[in-house]
Amino acid sequence: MTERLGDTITVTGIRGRGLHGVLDHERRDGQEFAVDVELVVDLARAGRSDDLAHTVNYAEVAADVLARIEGEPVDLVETLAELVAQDALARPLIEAVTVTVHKPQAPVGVPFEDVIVRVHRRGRPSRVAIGLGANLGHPVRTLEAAAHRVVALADLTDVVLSPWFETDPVGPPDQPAYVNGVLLGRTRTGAAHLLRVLHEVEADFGRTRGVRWGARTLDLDLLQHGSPGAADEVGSDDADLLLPHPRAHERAFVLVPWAAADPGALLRVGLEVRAVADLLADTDTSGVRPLHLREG
Ligand code: PH2
Ligand code: MG
Ligand code: MG
Repeated sequence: MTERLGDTITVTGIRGRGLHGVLDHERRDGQEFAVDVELVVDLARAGRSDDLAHTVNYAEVAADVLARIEGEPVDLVETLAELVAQDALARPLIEAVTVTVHKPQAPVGVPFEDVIVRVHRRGRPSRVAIGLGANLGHPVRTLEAAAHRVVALADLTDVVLSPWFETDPVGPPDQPAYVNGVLLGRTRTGAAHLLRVLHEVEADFGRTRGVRWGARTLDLDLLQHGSPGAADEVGSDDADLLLPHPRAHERAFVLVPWAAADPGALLRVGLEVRAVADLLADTDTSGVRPLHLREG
């Protein structure tokens, strides 16, 4: 099973003159500051695609750092470190950051080598929506166990699991009815990593990838990562990471449980951000029934 591997990008010794400090002569004459930044970013996708758009451009981060060193003076090294950290976390894909500020010419008053201040900051977790479905074996038992595995492996918080619905199969008709639901939560796990977690949990429950849209013991679909229209929204047209899910907006077996779990839910459909409840109003829901009987 996957461990939480923390991929990182580090830039060290970003140097410039700044006017930061409490003393008059620091504000007047300035001195050298050097900053190291370590960014926690899921690099698996960029490593496979060789595409800069799938990672963080370290040159842009370094330029932000230099702008802070040379910019508006602040009294404390701590403040400079905090500002650098918040700049980094405002960029997409950065899950956490460690910022080290060096002030080797600080007015310390005794022989010394360096003054070093280091802060660790984590980004705000993003909202995610995951669709669950099964129509072989013991669907409800499988889905409930799978939901618990996903919560644990992806460090999901603020979890809401929809009620289960029994749904007519979409696709080949010669298969049993499905049970579907939607799992909502917040996580710092990036989209590519979360998708790997979902595939692992599918495999753990005996999922084999057979006929497209055919019967399966467990299907876990990443519907959305981040909030539509917000800075943390992940959009991807990678064949193996399509976000938002390209068919979620037209599938009653997704929309009904999603609206039940979060009546205010939003979903991007092309250039528009739509209320899931509104999409539902335009969708035929006749094949979706609340599931009252729990299996033993
Ligand atoms: N999943 C499919 C294909 N068809 N039909 C229903 N009712 N529910 C599903 O989850 C489902 C489906 C492919 O993932
Ligand atoms: Mg599916
Ligand atoms: Mg799937």
